[in-house]
Amino acid sequence: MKSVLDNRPALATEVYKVAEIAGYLWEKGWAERNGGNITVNITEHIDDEIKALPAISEIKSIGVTLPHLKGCYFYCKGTNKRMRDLARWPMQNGSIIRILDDCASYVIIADEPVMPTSELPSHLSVHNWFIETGKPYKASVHTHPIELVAMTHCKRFLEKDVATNLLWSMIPETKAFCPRGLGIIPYTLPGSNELAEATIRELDDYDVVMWEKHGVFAVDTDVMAAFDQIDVLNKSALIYIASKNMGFEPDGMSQEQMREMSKAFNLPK
Ligand code: 2HA
Ligand code: ZN
Repeated sequence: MKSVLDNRPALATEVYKVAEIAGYLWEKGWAERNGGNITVNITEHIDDEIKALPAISEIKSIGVTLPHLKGCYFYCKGTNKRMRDLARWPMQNGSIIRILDDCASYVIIADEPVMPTSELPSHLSVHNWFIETGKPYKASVHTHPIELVAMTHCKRFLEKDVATNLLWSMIPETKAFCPRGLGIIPYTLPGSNELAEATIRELDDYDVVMWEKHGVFAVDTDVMAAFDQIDVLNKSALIYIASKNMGFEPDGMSQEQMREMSKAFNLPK
């Protein structure tokens, strides 16, 4: 079957990165049923021929007006689609959308009329904010990492930076590779504009934010890097749990050792 990815290696690379990560999310048990979503700003890979492609869907409202997204293109996981299916068939379980000139609506342009993710307002609001603030970020990943979500069922871990400091102290890599830590957003209805607004506020200070009792939302320059930040955080949660299962509270690295890390790696916090 013909695809918009044919003879477009740069665009295909971005979409196949999403497929690779979707496979990891499924294998990790973080993507039950249709859980999670991924959105990538692919505007830089869009040529004149793609710009001329007609819409293959009706005009759909985003639900918010996002002035910086005028004429942008995104690859989005499809709503109700499974990560495990997207891993094998990214263009049947996701689609490319074009934001229209009113900045409040979009159309699907390729390959098939697969409706994008239910979390579209959160994802697109965040991408609008990246452009507005000049951030180099292009990818947003929402997933349900088991151990990190479990931690949000404990009030102590919802206090500012309690979970971040604990997770950083489990193994040096976590602070090095998730240097801004884990932001926390109190429980908010999935897919709502309130959740989108709260997410943007929290992304000012963090690259990964936790939606209480739901999942994480991570951003980075590409989908691999966003996934890596979630992966190191969840690795720390697993070390914490393994220690508890061995019958002790882990000591964690000392504050002095963490400061030494920050200096050696030139970390922001
Ligand atoms: O798209 O995870 O939060 C499925 C979800 C919604
Ligand atoms: Zn979710």
